[in-house]
Amino acid sequence: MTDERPIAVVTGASAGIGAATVDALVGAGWNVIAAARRIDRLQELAARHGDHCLPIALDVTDAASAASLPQRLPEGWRAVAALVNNAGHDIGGKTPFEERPVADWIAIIETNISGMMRVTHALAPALLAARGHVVNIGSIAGVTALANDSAYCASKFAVNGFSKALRLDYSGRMRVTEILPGVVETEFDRVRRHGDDEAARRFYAAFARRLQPEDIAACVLFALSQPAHVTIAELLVMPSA
Ligand code: 8X3
Repeated sequence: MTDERPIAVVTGASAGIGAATVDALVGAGWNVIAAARRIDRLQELAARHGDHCLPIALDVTDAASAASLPQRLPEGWRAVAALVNNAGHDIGGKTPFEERPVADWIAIIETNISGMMRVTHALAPALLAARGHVVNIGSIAGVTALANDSAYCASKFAVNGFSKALRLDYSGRMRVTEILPGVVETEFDRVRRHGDDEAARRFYAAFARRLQPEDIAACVLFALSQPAHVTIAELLVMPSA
C-alpha cells in the first residue's frame, strides 16, 4: 500500500455502526482496519473496499489479542491516526439485575469498558505519534439511567468518564470524542436477547423513529473531519421522534 490516505482502526466492525463507519471512512478517503472477533464476517465488508480496508481478528476481551494488535498490523498499516472504539454489547440486558448471573453483567463491563481501554492502550503510542484521534461510541445510557439495564448503564457511564478524562490527559496531543447515540436499529437488540428476532422487532417498533447505523457513522466522520484546532468532545444523538 503506497497511497497517503490516513489510517483508522474500527472495532466491532463486522456489523451495525462499526460496518457503517468503515464504509463512511473509506468513502471519505481513509484506509480502514476493520477489526472484529469473527474475521469471516469482515471479508464481505473488506471485499467492497479493495485495498482500502484491512480485515483483522480482534477480541477486545482477550488481553493478548488487544495488546498484539499493533504488531499484527502489516507494514503500511501501522501509522494509525484514528481509533473508533465501537465494540460493545448488552447481552442479557433489559432484565432486572438479580435475574441473571452476575457473570453476565461483568461480561458487559469486560467488553464495553475494559475492552475499550485495552485497545486504546495498545494503540496509544501510534495515535500519539500521529497527533491522532480516538472516537468512543458511548450511549445515551452513559448519561441517563435506563431501567433494567444496570450493567450496560454502568459500562456506558464508565465510557463517558473514561472519554472525559482521556481528553484531559491528551489535550494538545490527541483528540478524544465520544458519540452517545439513542436507539439505533441494528442487530444489537437481537444479540442482547440471545437471537430472539421477534423480541427485537417489538423493541425497535416501540420507538416511533430509530437512528440508523449510517447516522452514527456520519457523526464519527464529522468529528474526524474537523480542523486540528476543533475537538468535538461529545455528540448526544437522538432519533427525532
Ligand atoms: C443503546 C441502548 O437500549 O437504546 O446504546 O438499545 S438501547
